[in-house]
Amino acid sequence: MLNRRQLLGTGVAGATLVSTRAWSQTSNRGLPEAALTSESATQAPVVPTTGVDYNPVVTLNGWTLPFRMKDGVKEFHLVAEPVERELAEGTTAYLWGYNGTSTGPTIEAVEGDRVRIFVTNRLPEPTSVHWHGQILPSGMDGVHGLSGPGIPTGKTYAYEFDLLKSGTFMYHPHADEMVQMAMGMMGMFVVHPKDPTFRRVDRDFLIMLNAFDIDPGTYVPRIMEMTDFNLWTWNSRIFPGIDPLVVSQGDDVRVRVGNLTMTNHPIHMHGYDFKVSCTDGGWVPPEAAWPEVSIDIPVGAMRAFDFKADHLGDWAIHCHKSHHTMNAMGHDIPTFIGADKTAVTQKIRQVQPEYMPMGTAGMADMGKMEMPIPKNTVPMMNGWGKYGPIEMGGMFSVVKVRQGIAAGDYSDPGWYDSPPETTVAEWTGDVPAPVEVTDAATHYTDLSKISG
Ligand SMILES: [Cu+2]
Repeated sequence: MLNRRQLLGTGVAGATLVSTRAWSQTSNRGLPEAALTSESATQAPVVPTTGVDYNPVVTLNGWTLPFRMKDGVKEFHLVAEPVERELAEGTTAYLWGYNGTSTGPTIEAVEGDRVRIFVTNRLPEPTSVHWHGQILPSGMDGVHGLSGPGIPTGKTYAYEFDLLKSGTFMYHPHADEMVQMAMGMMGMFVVHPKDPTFRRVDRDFLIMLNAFDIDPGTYVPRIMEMTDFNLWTWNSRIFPGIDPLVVSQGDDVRVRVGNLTMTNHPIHMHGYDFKVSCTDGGWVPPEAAWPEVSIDIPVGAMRAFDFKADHLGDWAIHCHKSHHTMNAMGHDIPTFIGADKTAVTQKIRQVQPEYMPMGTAGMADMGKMEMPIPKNTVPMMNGWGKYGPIEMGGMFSVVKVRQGIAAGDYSDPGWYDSPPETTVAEWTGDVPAPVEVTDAATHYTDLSKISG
């Protein structure tokens, strides 16, 4: 993992990012260097060293854009450009993004800051950036042709505005939007409260929901797809390529989820109930927050929820649309449950000796199969846990709550050791034969009917 200092100090930053021409045109105006990375692991949060204290956010499988102070203004430099993103081990996509990654780096600042965000366009067509949810002058709103001109290829434009309120916002193009967003251009924008104690938490995670339609064996998303996506991603990653949310027992935790896909996603977390604390419109007053275990994230919206990490364990967190927790390859398969494929298997094996019949007892076989698959894809269900295949893909990760994890440590603690007496186990007593129940209300009042 790279921290901010490493990013700025190793020459990773900026070296090849801006074309010589764009650089020389803008450097005399003092353009800040553009940091970039091609990393897909979660990077360490950027702890503030000056100004208002805040607990920085952690972007799962993402990173935070460095800034510099110039004459009291926080300056950032985004570069819109083609990127290669590893979605999970074995699958890479050719996307468009910012500063080397899709999704783009998280922008993080403080309520009351004035920000100047330089945007360099290295795409083959004009772009713009809309600052979703921010209250700002109309001319900075980034709608191509409406609020201002687009940014032509090779040019750098500057957006500048005051951050009037704290909260969770997003950024994305408002220019050839269907193409540019389908290609992966989006990021999150967190504004911390001016008062460091306001709604403060110990761990603050960011997830951007996005989706792609990339056929197995290919690399570029089908940008005309409206609904039938085959890769459901968090920060342009699919499980098992999504890092866990590592939490110390007793922490106050916030998870902020933005949705820039074409459909809603009910995000469900196991082991806890939580309270909705923030939307992209602002903070939900504590007395108005109601408990949930799943929260629907509408299209073009952000929802944050908070919980106290009391319960130790490995807790699944995932989209509850079951097709969104599987990867490509599974979408056009007929249902074979209950079918006898013996005869047809014999016939197919005459021409294709390696043929394996799948799906007659459900699709769980897919979770452990290791048969050859096309290049540049992953099985539809994947990932191994302590006890076997997890049989998930897509929008899925694990909240790992452990004792005594140091503040700021997000490294994977491995699988949870459930105490044996609290782990599901095989029943080894008698299993009574089924009995037809005619009077359920009194059935078990006769204890002699319960055996074992
Ligand atoms: Cu979903």
